[in-house]
Amino acid sequence: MIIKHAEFIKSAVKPAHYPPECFPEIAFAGRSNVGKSSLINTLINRRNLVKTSSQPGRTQLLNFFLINNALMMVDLPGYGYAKVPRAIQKTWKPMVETYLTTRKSLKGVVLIVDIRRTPGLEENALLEWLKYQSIPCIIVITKSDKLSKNEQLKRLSVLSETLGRDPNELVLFSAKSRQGKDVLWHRLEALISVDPAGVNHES
Ligand SMILES: Nc1nc2c(ncn2[C@@H]2O[C@H](COP(=O)(O)OP(=O)(O)OP(=O)(O)O)[C@@H](O)[C@H]2O)c(=O)[nH]1
Ligand SMILES: [Mg+2]
Repeated sequence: MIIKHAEFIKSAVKPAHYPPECFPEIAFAGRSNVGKSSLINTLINRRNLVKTSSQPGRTQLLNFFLINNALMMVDLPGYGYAKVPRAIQKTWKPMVETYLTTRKSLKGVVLIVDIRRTPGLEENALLEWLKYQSIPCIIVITKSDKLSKNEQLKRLSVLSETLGRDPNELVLFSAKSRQGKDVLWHRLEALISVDPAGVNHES
C-alpha cells in the first residue's frame, strides 16, 4: 500500500469515545514493549506518529489512526507488564475486550510476539478468545533483527509449535530492518477485502 496520508484521530477508553465506524479497522495487540507502536510506524512509513518508548506500558488507551482516509489502525495498550499499577492493569482487560467485541468495523487483530520470547498464557488465552469470537488474527514475530538468519528460523519453528500455527502463517518482522513489511501489508490487504460473508473482493 502506498501511504499518502496518516493521521492520529483520537484516544478512547470506551465505546462512546470511539470514532465512527466508517472504515475497515485493524487492531494491534501484544505484550507491553513488544513493539506494537513501532510496527505501526513502520507500516505507515512514519518515524514517530505513533508514540513509542523504551519504557513498557507507554500506550495506555485505545489510539486510533486513519490511513489514506481508508483504513483505521488501532494501537492497543500492551498487557503483562507488572510495573504498571494494578488499578490501571485491571481496566485494560475490559477496555480491550469491550473494544474487540463491540467494534463492527474490526476486520482483524495483529498479535505481535517478540522473537526471543516464548509466548505465555496471555498470548494463548488471547488467541483462544479471538477464535471463539471469530475474529481473524495475524501473528507477527517481531524484533527479528535481534537474531541471525539461522536463529530466526530456529525460533520460528519453536514459536509455530507453541502457537499452534504453520510457520508459513507467521510473519517475521523488524521495525529496524523493515523485514516483513510488504508481507504484512499483503496479509492486511487480504483481510480488509474479505467481507463478513467471506467473499473476497480483491481482483
Ligand atoms: N531492535 C528492535 N527494537 C524494536 C523493534 N520494535 C520495537 N523496538 C524497540 O522496543 C521498544 C518498545 O517499542 P514500542 O513500539 O514502544 O512497544 P509497544 O509494544 O508499543 O509498547 P507499549 O506501548 O509500552 O505496550 C522501543 O525501544 C523500540 O525502539 C524492532 O523490530 N527491533
Ligand atoms: Mg505502544
